[in-house]
Amino acid sequence: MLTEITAARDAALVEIEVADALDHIAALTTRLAGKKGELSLLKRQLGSLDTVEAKKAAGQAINEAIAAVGEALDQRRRLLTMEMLAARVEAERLDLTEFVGKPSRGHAHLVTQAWERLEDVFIGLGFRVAEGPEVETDWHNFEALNMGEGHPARGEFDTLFVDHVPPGGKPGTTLLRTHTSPVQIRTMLNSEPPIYIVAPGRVFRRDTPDATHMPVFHQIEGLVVDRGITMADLAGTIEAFTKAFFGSGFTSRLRPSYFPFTEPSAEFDIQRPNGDWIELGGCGMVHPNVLRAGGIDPEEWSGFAFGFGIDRMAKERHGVEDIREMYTNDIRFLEQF
Ligand code: 2NM
Repeated sequence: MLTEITAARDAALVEIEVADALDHIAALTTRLAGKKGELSLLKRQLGSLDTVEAKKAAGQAINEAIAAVGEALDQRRRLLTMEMLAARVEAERLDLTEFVGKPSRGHAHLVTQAWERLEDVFIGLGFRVAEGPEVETDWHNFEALNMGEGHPARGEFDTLFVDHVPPGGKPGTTLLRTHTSPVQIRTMLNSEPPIYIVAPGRVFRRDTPDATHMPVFHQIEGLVVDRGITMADLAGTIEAFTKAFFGSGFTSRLRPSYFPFTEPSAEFDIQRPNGDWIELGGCGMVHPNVLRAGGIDPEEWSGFAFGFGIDRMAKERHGVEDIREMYTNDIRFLEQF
C-alpha cells in the first residue's frame, strides 16, 4: 500500500507541476484532493490492512501525501495567479511616452486673471460681486442712466441691437449691453441701500477692431449707495484700490469730466512709481435721476460709481502691443502670461 500511496502522490505532484492555467488547478483540486481523489480512496481502504502497525504507517503516509498535494496545489495556484496578473498589467499597459517631457497644464486667460484679481481686491475693500444679463433693454442700458430717447451721448456707445421684440414692447429696444451699468440699475431695483457692489462683465460696441479696440470687451464698474456718501469717499476708494491692486508705490488722481449718469463726474488716472500717469477710467457721484430710476430717494441716500476696462488693464500690465492678440487664441501668445 505504501508503494501505491507514493505513486499516487508523485503522479499528483507531476500533474500539478505541469498545470499551466488557473482553471486547470481548480479541476486538479477537485480530482486530486477531493473525496473521490485517489488518496481519499486509499484512505478508505486502510481498514483492509492486517496489522495495527501497517494501518498506522499507511495512515501517516496518506496524511503526509494529502498535505504535500494540498501544499503543491496552493503554491502552483499562487504562482499562476501572479503570472496572470503580470500578463494583464503588461497587456493593458498604456504607452505614455508621448507625454513625457514638459507637462503643459494650461492656465486662465490673461483677461480672466485680471478679472479675478480685480474681484479679489474689491472684495477685500468690502464690495460684493454682482452680475446681470448681456442682452439688455434700452431702458436699463440708457434710459435709467439719465440718457433718454434722443440723448446725444447714446450715439457714443455704438450700440449693437438685437432683432428680438419683447411682448408688448417696441422694436429696436433690445440690445447687447454697452457697459455693465445696467447691473447697477438692477441691483438698486432689487435691493435696499446700503449698496457696495462691483459688476465685472462682458460688454459690446459696434466697433471695428484695431490695436486698442475690440467689439467685445470687458469692464468692471462699481457702485456705492449709502447715507452721507461724498466725493471724498470716491477719491479714497479709488486711492485704496490703486494701492491694493497695483502696489503701494502707486497713487491716483481725479480730473473733472462729464458723464450723463454722474454729477459731478471725473476721469481717474494712476501714477507709476517712475512718475508716469496712466488714464484708467471714469467715475462720479451718481446722478439723482439715476438713483430715482433705481427706486432710491436721493434726499436720503447718495452714492458714487466708477468704471474701467479690464482688457486695457491686462494689456497695459503685460505690455501687449495689440489688444487683438489677446483674442486670436494663439497658444504661443497665450502661454506667455
Ligand atoms: C463709468 C464712469 C462713471 C457708472 C455709473 C453707474 C450707475 F449705474 F451707478 F449710475 N455705474 N457705473 C459709471 C460712472 C461708469 O465708467 C467709465
